[in-house]
Amino acid sequence: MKNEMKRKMERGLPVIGTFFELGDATAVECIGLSGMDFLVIDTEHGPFDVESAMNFIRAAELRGIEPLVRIKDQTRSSVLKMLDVGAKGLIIPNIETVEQVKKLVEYGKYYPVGRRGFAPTRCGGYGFVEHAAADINDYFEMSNNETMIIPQCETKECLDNIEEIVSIEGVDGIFIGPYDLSIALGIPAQFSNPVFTESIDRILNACKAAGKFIFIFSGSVEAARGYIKDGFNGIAYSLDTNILVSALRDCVKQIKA
Ligand code: 3PY
Ligand code: MG
Repeated sequence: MKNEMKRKMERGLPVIGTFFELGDATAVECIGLSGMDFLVIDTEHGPFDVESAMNFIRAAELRGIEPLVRIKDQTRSSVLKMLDVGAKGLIIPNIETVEQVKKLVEYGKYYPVGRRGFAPTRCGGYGFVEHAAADINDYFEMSNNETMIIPQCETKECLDNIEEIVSIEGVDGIFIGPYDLSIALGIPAQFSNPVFTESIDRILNACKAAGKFIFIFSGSVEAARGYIKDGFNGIAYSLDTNILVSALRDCVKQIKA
């Protein structure tokens, strides 16, 4: 149940992960052996759903890397099931309104923060591990503390509402989707455009003022370094598929050189 990634961020250290698209438990293990802190099992753009995510989460636990899930939509069942199978955090795409985020907190945090439905599921050792067998209120408190609700800021509406969204109790942090945000701003993939960089600054400042974590996707090592320097808590660097192809291409190039 302990969330090592969260502990690290609380100590002021940045965390690094990647988007998991390869879709095999062996691939999860390999990412776990890389030194990365987390992976994001992507059920928004990836083809997976709850049962396969559960097995990827098991593999992540085996190799000591924190499993986050990007859920496919904002429904109660998507929130509930991914937390029940053991996700340590949910990244929720395409957020627009304060009301949507309040609903997500209601679905994803136990009483008294929200109204997450309870059942003795995998995340609590089916009711048999020590922390789950203890007083239910202690279990709720621990679970609310260790599992993170992280809305994505990637629409104009979310950007417009960001100060209010970060102030909602139960929101642990914000994940910036730079591609969709830049598209929403009418400047697709123009990550140096001042309209984009000013938006990033606004989200960063809102998170810092509210004491919430801030994450971003980065396809470039150099940009990732810059974000960490600016105060970002976490970077989702690239996608495992992209990293694999790039590494293999590099091997081929070097052998042929
Ligand atoms: C985006 O860039 O839109 C993302 O969601 C990153 O994963
Ligand atoms: Mg996106």
